Amino acid sequence: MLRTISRLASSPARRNFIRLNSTFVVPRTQKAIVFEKNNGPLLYKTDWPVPTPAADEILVNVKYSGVCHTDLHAWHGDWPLPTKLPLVGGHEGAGVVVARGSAVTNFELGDYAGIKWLNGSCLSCEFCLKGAESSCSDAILTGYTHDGTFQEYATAKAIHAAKIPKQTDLAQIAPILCAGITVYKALKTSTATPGQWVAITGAGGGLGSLAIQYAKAMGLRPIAIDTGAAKAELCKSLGAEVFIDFKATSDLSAEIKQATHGGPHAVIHVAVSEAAIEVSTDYVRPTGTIVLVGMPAGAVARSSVFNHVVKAIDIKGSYVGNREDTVEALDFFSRGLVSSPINIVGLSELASVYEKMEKGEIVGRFVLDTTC
Ligand code: 8ID
Ligand code: ZN
Repeated sequence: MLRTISRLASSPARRNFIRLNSTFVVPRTQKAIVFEKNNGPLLYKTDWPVPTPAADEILVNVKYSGVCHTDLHAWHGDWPLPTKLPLVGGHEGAGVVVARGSAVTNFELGDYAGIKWLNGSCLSCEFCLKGAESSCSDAILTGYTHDGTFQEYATAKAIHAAKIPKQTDLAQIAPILCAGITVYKALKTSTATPGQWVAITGAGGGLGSLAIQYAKAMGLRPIAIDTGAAKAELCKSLGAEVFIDFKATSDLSAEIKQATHGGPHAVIHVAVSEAAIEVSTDYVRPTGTIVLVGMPAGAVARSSVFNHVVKAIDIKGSYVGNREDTVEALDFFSRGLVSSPINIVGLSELASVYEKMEKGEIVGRFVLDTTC
């Protein structure tokens, strides 16, 4: 229960803190990266107000937050869904519960918690009832319609927040909270079965580097598609049987078909590329499944109807994961079946991380340490 907020003492220095419970002293203000308009300056604030949790929310002292390409889309405002403004982005936050609202029963103070993209949903609509919570029309989106994890303290609906076992490396687990859950769900959506080939476009980035490992752990045969020597090395070290550099090949489709003896049974698109989607309708194996995950601004998935019908292929969208997918994806991590190839930098470095991401230079995932 959220205890009555009482001042620690009346000295001016202490007025900057609030005591939310007997164990944790929470400051009134904190460090955060904020933008006031899309594409506007990424402001490093040291006096951003710490949010107060609502009755059904927990307040998490975010230790680390991954930087997802979705955060870059949010800053650009390049999707047909407006962001809240001003906005604190970020939705791969791992930290410690330091306060909870009066209705929260599933988290104790001091527990480790993960804040995901799907911050909340109604839980009673047609979609929530069948576990398609991300399709709820009342979905609350962390770092998009609700201030996110590029701050030291963030709120999340307790019912949707992820449970993280104690002793977990919080920097390592942060990318699982979006990238991991999303690719795990996408692989399930593909219906590929053990022993089958799965192509992963954008394999050297944040989602892709986890997709390779989940695919392998699920008994699938990953073929990685991305560009550059560093990404090739990473993909192979994570378990990709084949790496194809889409910029270096003269016939991507032929090369993929040859490597997989007739085309992959499934394709997971995490590349931020419309062209990658179109060519996959050619190289996917007949009766195979293409799963759309990456969302390049304004993109359209083109597929020749003749080819689509005659090859009997399936093109599906996959959007993050539900609470069950979250538990399962985190369990793969806890059992050591997947690890996050991370690079840790301070919160204040967000702009330079976005710059690298824009140029396609990120190998694996960047994670922000919220203390600096
Ligand atoms: O629920 C969802 N559907 C969901 C969840 C999370 C993220 C969707 N996403 C979306 C993001 O919004 C973004 O559009 O997935 C996309 C990828 O996110 P990311 O993995 O965080 O991005 P990244 O780390 O920048 O990796 C992208 C990789 O794609 C490669 C780049 O080289 C980079 O390694 N790539 C590109 I751009 N074009 C390519 C191409 N044509 C390509 N790889 C192969 N072929
Ligand atoms: Zn994400």
